[in-house]
This record gives sequence, structure tokens and C-alpha cells, in this order.
Amino acid sequence: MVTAHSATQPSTTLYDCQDPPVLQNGFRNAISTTYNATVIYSCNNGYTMFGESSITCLDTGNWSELLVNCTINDIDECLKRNTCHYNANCTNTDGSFKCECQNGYRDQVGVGGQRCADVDECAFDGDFFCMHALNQTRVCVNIDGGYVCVCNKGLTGSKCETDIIECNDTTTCGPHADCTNTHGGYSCACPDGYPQGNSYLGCFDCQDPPVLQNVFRNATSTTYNATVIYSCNNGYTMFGENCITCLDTGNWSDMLFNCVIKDCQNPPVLQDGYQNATSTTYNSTVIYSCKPGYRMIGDNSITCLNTGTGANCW
Ligand SMILES: [Ca+2]
Ligand SMILES: [Ca+2]
Repeated sequence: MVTAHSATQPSTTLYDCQDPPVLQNGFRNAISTTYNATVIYSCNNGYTMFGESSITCLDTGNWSELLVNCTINDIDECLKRNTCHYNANCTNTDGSFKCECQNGYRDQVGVGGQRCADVDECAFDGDFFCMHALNQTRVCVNIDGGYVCVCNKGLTGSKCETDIIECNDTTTCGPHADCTNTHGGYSCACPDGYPQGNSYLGCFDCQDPPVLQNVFRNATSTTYNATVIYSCNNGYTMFGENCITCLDTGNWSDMLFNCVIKDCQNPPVLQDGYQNATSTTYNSTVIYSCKPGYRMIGDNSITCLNTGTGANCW
């Protein structure tokens, strides 16, 4: 017997979650998209999977949440030789690397850091790289990876902008010379009192005044116009000018004096006695003795003193 079916038979519709989500840097294997279907994800070559590799079509008609990602397996290309040009810096990045020419080099073919050639800074019009406001003459010299500015004597700095303070070196001028700094140079001059010599080699005064026997000198200065006064030692008498002066020639003026030893001349005669004078000059001593039959009373000697001349000084 055939059972009659109701006109409104119940029907079922299978949930369909539709196209599953796309995984960046990966791919999926979806055979079915209906309820309870499972989609398996995999990562592209060179990537590593983190998380759940599958999703399921739920009874809500949606896929379960995709909880996976593919992370690149990075290789540090910069550790390998020849990744970049030898005049380039290599920077590793996730999954890649970057080459950049070092300062002073430029990639000639426009491929960053693969063909880095020296930049000729000196070829720029107007000597741009070595120019300075003072506009001194200068020379730009190109070198590999850079350039140098050759400065005029007396100047320094990357653009020759800095004066050298030559006077900081005490040997720049000669001894006793004054050093004066100027921009790009310096000068030396012999100061007052040191009139002689070459200021770049040394300036001189009259130096130590002459020393004489039996003469005392009083020298407090040896520079230009200084005076040295001489005195005779005890027992000597000065004749002439007693001083010399430091001239602008660097020499002392001539000595126009001499010291002559005092001479007491003939010693006094002792009545009824003798004397044995062998010398009559300063500090000489004369011994007296009595004729036979006479007796000496008092000191038997006299000495030539510094207090006078002739007979008065005995
Ligand atoms: Ca260069
Ligand atoms: Ca200077």
C-alpha cells in the first residue's frame, strides 16, 4: 500500500560555509565547504606555520576562526659574501636584504648597492666641496670614497676654514722673539732689549758681560741699553770709565778702564835700623831690624794699605 505523502514534506538544507578564508603566504585544501567540512591550511615554501592548521564549517554556517599564520624563514643574506658590493652596506630584512652604497660612493647603474663607484667630489663645478667663505686658494683632491681639501699653509679643517695658532708652539719663533698670530699665518719679532738676531731663529741681547781679574761687576740686566758698573777690588785704583753699555749691535761697549794696584813706594827710613823691602805694592810687608848695638822697641813690620798712596799708605 502506498502511503500518501503530505503536500508539505519537511526538507533539510545542509549548511554551506562558502569559500574559506585566504591565508597569507599559505594555501588551503578545501574539498567541501558544507557543515563539518574541514579545510587544511599549509604555508608556502620558505614559511613556517604557527597556530591551528585547520578550520571547520560550523552549524552557524560560518567557518571556525582561522588561528594560523605563516612566518617567513628568514636567511641573513648579509652573512654571505658578495651579497652587496664591497663599497656598500648590507642590511638584512625579513625575507630579504638591502644594499646601500657607503658615503662617498654611488651606484652607477641605479641598482642600490650593487655597483658602488667612487664619487669624484672635485669634479663638481666651482670646487663646491672645498669652498669656504674666505675664498682662499685651495685644492680639492679626489680620493677613493672621499676627498681632501689641501689647504694653504697656516690653515686647516675640512674646508680650510680654521686658522692654525702657530704661536701655541713655543718653538715657532726663535728664543726671546715675540710671536704674533694672524689668520693663515704668524709673524716673529725681536722685542725691546733683544735687538740682535733673526726673530725666526732667535733674538739676542749682550749676554754675560766680561769678567776681569781684580774687578768686581754689578750686572742686573744684559738687554739693550743695560749698564754694567765695574769696581776695582781692594788695593786697586780705577783709571778710566767704570761702566759699559749694551749696544744695539748686541755687543757691550768697549771697556775703557783698568785697575792698577796701589804702590806705597819707598817705605819710611828707620833711624839706626834697616829694612828689607822686596815689594812696595798693596799688601806688601816690610820688616825692620836695628843696627848692631840698638834694641827694637815696638812692631818690627809695616804693610802697604789701601788707604792712600805713596808714603801715606804704609
Ligand atoms: Ca671621492
Ligand atoms: Ca695663524
